[in-house]
Amino acid sequence: MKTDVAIIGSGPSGLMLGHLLRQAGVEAVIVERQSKEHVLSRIRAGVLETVTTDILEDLDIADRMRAEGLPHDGFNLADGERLIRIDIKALTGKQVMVYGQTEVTKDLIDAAPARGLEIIWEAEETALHDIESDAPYVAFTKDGAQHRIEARFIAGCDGFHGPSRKAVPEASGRGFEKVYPFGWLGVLCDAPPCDHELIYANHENGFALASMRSMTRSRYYIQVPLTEQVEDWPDDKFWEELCRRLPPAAAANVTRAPALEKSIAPLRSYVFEPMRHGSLFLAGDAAHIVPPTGAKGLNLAASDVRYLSRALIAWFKKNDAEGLAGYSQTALARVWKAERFSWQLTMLMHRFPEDGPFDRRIQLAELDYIATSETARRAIAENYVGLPL
Ligand code: FAS
Ligand code: PHB
Repeated sequence: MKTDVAIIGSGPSGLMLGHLLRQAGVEAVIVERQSKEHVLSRIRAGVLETVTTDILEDLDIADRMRAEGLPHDGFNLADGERLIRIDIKALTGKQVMVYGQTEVTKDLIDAAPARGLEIIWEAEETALHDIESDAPYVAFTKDGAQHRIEARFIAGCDGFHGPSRKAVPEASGRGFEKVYPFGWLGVLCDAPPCDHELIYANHENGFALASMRSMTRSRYYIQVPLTEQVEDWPDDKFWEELCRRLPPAAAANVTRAPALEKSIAPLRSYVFEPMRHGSLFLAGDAAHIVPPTGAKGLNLAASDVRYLSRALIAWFKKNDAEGLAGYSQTALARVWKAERFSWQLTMLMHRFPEDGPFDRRIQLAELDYIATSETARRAIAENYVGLPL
């Protein structure tokens, strides 16, 4: 099989990139390890910046998001008792869209066949070859047969655990990592959210987040030590702890319903530099990971894809290599600012095992500063809605 761009991974990065390339008449094929059902079953991000919604709008794959998504004008930080509203609409003129990554992925997958975007599901042993040449290829096994896709470029959209980043020779790249000493225990349930906007809470016991997928489906998280297992958290215990950590008025509005999904995700900050090696380009979680506190993961994938698709289209359509040459530097400049914001909000809103009373007072002072300074709230708002591309 021959194509212009072989894309590894059918998550948001691979799907958005594939669609943008096909829309411009550039050939692309996606190779995905999992089944379509598995990919569609994942519960991940919930908040979309305009960088992501604009891609869906430009692809004309936004009808369901417009019909079912929830545009939000603000979100809240809580310091135990008090709700501190960050009015992102008034402070930045922008909104965010609450529409689950699961739905984004479904919309992009459903639109693929009609737009000539081939997705090869359940590909095994995917390997990248000759990435330092002008004729790289992706080899994989499917239904017991060996296959290869020859391409001019390979886009590594295969997430943190995929093979693409690992294909870069050790001497040619470097990772920067910070691992946090806790995870997020997440619960999805069919119950109305406790508030019409998101609430990020910093409580003595730890962080909590009240989010949603619709006005009838809620998504909640609490910070837990990395030693915890999902089995340690029956529903009742989760609801008790969540309601302990949310401000009383919000806790009183929590509807306790059976967990449809319950999982623990570890938190880390990670960036790999550079995001290009020869004919291989990395995008999304393959290149960087953020703690979900700033709702940046999916949206950073979107900005990488926006930069990379423009550069690839310029190369194929105008023989212009400037965008590709500048991709890594351009993408990393935005990645690192999102990493900073996600780290800042994680440090502000979580309890760290090594923290003492002084650290707790500093957190409360910073929250009090945010509550009393429009400048501080504007800084948070402009990062939360997403810095300009
Ligand atoms: P993904 O990891 O989504 O997609 C990579 C794809 O590559 C997958 O489909 C995988 O199966 C495939 N792949 C891997 N290895 C392969 C191989 N060898 N061959 C072929 N295919 C291969 N972000 C937020 O903003 N908010 C959140 O609340 C949030 N929660 C998260 C919870 C969890 C458990 C995880 C893991 C991430 C969460 N994220 C969250 C971040 C998440 O949304 C990512 O940023 C987003 O999925 C990035 O999209 P991709 O770069 O496409 O990577
Ligand atoms: C979610 O709804 O899953 C969600 C929302 C905002 C975040 C993280 C997760 O910052």
